[in-house]
Amino acid sequence: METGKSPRHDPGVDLRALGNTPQDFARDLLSNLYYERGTTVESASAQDMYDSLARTVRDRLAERRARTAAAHYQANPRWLYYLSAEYMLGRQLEQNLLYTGTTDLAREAVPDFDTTAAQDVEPGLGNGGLGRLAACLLDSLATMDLPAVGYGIRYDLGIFKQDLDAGGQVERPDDWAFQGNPWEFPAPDDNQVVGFYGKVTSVDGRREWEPAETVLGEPSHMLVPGYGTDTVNIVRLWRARAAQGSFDLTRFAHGQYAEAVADVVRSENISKVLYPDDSTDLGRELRLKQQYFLVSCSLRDIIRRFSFRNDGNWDEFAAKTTIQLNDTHPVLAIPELMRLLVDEYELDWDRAWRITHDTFGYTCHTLLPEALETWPVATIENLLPRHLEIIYEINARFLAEVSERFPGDVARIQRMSLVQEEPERRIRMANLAVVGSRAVNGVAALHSQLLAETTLRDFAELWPGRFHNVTNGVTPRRFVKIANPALSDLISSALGSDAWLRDLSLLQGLEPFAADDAFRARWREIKRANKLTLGVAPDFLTDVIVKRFHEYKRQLLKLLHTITLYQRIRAGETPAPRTVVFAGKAAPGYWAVKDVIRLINAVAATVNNDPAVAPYLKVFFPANYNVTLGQRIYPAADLSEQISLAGKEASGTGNMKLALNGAVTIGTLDGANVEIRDRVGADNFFLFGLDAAEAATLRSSDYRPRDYYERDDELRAAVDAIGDGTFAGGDRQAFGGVLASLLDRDEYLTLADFRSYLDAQAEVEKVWLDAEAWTAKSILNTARSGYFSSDRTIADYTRTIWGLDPVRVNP
Ligand code: NTF
Repeated sequence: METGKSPRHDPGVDLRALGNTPQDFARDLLSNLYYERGTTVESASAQDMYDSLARTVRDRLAERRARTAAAHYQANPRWLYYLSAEYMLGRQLEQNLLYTGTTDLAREAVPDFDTTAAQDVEPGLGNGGLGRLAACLLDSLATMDLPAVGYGIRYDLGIFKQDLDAGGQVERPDDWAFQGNPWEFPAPDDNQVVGFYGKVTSVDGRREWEPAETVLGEPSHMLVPGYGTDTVNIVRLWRARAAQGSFDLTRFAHGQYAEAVADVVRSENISKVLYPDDSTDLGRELRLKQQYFLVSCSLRDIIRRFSFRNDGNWDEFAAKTTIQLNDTHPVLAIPELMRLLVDEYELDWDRAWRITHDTFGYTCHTLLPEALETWPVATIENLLPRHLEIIYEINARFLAEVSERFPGDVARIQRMSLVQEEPERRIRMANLAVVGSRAVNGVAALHSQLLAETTLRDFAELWPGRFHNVTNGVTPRRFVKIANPALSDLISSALGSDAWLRDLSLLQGLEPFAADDAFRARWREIKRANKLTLGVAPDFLTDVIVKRFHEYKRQLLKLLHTITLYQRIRAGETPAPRTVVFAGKAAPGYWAVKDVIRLINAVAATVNNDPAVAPYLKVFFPANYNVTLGQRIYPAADLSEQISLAGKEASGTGNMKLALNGAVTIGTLDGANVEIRDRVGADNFFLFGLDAAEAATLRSSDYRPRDYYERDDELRAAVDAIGDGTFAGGDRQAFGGVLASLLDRDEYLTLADFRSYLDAQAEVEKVWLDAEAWTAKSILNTARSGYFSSDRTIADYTRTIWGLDPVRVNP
């Protein structure tokens, strides 16, 4: 129950009056055009039509939502609350048409359906894998009838739009809701007040925080429907608003227009923009404000919801509430819950700590030390003075426990402390997360193992039972059914039903079809058609590397291979034709990889303009990789590049989307690649490169990339081409930075893995030339990837960490 109002339906109204005949649908569409947009079919713009269609579809979910809320209120279940600073929800229209079974009705009712559907804007409220994973998990939670709410921030500006200008990335604002967002329900009654700054005083022996600044958090929610079930959950997004009356009329009257709105602007800035960098520790106060804003609003909302049925019964809180922290961004929830319980609800510390600790779970999504957030003590002290006191108290008690277990082990205590002392005092958010949670998990088997052995080793030694693995997954509804309708139809007809969409392990039933000539031919036809839709050559091998740009992901290794192919063709070789597809965004300040983007496009220009090369090689870099573009690329891919340096990629989820669409992986033993290979079989996976242990050893030894460069003629030729102006109209300086980073440091061992990678690519080519053999591998990749459904991920979380029970919604 969301509103606290009575869940009973108005007795005179049948909420299911929204029928699903063509007449019902057309009438509702018209009525939305008339009454919501104030227009008519004849004069409707594409936006009018889109908005009316969206509302027509949304209303069919709203009725299910009402029944879901009633069922939840009745059951008073244990809830999962998913706290995430990022969600990459993807386009809503196609999904909600599918989930309401109204796709055909809409195509019939809307005069120009494709133009209308093209108005749908993807809410890009995340950077990459972490945000898309959050959206997949929400989809599976609803599909599995689990009571859950996602909490996040409603950024005005989502992840920037990427343009390519002279081959370089240019960032443009993504004003995603500029035309309104018909999928969203504002709930201004559920406003929360959030404090910042100020001072802490003692009143009757209790600490009291008096914030110096307050901001309103105004929620709205979007519906999260389950597939093939009536459950509709929500994701609640907070937007910052200035308190009423913040506009300074006096200043305005004196012509001080900017000053008049200064307070409003300062407050509303908090939810203005998503930070487009998920890979470094960004020391910006505004980002910390965002984090606290999310946490403070969400916790109060969670307590409000708890109070409907369990008011004041704090001993029930952790039994009814489990809160999952999506990485460290929402970890301030731990001291905030302590503050609420101790300062506002006046529980004693030990009881409050038990409740807090039993409530939280923490998922870590990285291994990179630079991505583990820390915040300067001085920043927290200024912004959240009471929280700093609480963090110190948690730390004091925690370190006492450590010294008792490991007496005299000063180094250990320094490593585990929530406070880093050098070079500047900072709070280590990952340590705080582990100490304040009852369960910690990594996102793939290898990642969880490495976390326990390296990044969080001291903690895993102290509390081995607290550490878990939950391998990521992706939703087959969006990434197979919606993205690849032709393949989905083929799968359903082969399996005799579409039950696989709710139980992806059923894909196993496709295995025998790998040996069926007619099926393989049909499988290939669909791949060809999907390539045409993407705009790449249908008979070329489509070789894709699509993901955020980061040095550890080694787009540069793919590029070196591409340059080598180009040079071989120039030298008269005739390799199997391929299109190399690169797509992805770079953090705006991450110059090392922005140079790589520029270089890729320079190579693309050279390759694509060379008629001698055209029959064999093309390089394609579509701009602005996002969920929508991904949905077009995955179905067209033959080869999935997962070539990060082993031990660096926590999991990867693009690897799963591609395998499910029949792409064969070439990859290192990194992240979830390890599990993909285990499942699809070593014969159906092109493995290369150092493993995590070898990579760690080489990195810690005296690694000399120049030795590899000097020893390998093809490698040298490819690297030299970067430096001699081949791709820069003779300018030898253009890519000097890339060259130097490769030859002098090569932090991610690109040169060390180059030859092994090329050998694996030779194997790829050999298999590709045997179309039947390749297709069999492609089919087996799909057939054996059912494990990578996010439904399985949710089942794992439910079993090992959350302990949730489904609540069925009455028809
Ligand atoms: C990402 N982490 C990892 O880099 C991916 O390997 C993983 O698949 C996804 O999370 C989802 O688990 C992040 O985005 C972050 F923010 F932690 F760096």
